[in-house]
Amino acid sequence: MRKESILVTGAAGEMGQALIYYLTEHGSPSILALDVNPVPDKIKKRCHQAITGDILDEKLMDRLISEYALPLIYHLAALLSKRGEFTPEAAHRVNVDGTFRLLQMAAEQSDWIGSSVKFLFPSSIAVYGLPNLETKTQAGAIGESEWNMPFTMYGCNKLYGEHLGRYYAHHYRQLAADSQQHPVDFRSIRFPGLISAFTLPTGGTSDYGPEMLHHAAQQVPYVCFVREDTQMPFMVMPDAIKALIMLECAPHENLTSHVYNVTSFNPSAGEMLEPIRAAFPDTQVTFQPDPKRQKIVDSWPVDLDDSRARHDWGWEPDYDRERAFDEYLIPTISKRYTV
Ligand code: AKB
Repeated sequence: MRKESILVTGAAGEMGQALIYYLTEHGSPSILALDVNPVPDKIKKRCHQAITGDILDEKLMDRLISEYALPLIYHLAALLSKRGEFTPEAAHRVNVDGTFRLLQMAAEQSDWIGSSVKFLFPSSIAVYGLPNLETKTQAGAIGESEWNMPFTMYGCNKLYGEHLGRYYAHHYRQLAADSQQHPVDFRSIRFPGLISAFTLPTGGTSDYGPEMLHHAAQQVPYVCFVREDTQMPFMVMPDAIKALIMLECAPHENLTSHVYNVTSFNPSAGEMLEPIRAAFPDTQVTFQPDPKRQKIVDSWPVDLDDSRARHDWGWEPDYDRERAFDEYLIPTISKRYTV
């Protein structure tokens, strides 16, 4: 008998840890956690099994398939936009080959289980690519089908991952005599930059937001790599987890798309600094834009139109900018660095 579990890849990452914490606080699911880096002990002890391993390790994946029934997969493992521009080939392997392998695994699982496997895939604002600042400013909040011309390998990979998911949901082996009907129930969210009070992201371009905050809270000077007027959408981690769970639970018949924008607030880097400085008056942030990283953020929209998620599955963030800083980020982070 295979053990029925929820698979979380990228379990040691920011979102992986927050998701496993949430799932195990709100029930007692059996979680199979997988990451190339060791899952921290406090999260590991909440899992049925936490494996340090690579989603591209065929032997490991075959072993997991033979031991587990996985009706629900959160595929969070990814190499983000900054790291991807140093090693695009590695990004392609993890983000494309890895996603492809996981979708294949989901289709095999579905054959055995006899129903669709739910596959939750965090995509990103990085799938958008606006050609210049003037277009970005004029475009305002953009919808899912606009400006799908990413500048980064990560953005290209995520966009293709969305298409692969749609293919596995509707067209997988469509000409084969024994083709399965909808083996994968693929659901994806395009997240803006994420900020957590507990963890720092690594390898992304939106990292300047969380880095500014975490440096200030530790009274460490920070050199911000984008201009003060740089604007893009952000969201706090509790809202990101809420969005994933809401989409996972949404009735299939309500969904009109496989891919949804979500957002909550979109400050400029300077506006992001205001509540940080108010809370930590010794904050030392200087703006020294790195033209290459600036160009990437300038290609991402100023705001996202998330009306489709609001309509189809009742999406609404809990935290606007004020609440995010006053009720979540500042109090939690202050406690974190003073104990
Ligand atoms: C990154 O900066 O690469 C990520 C993202 C916007 O998806 N945080």
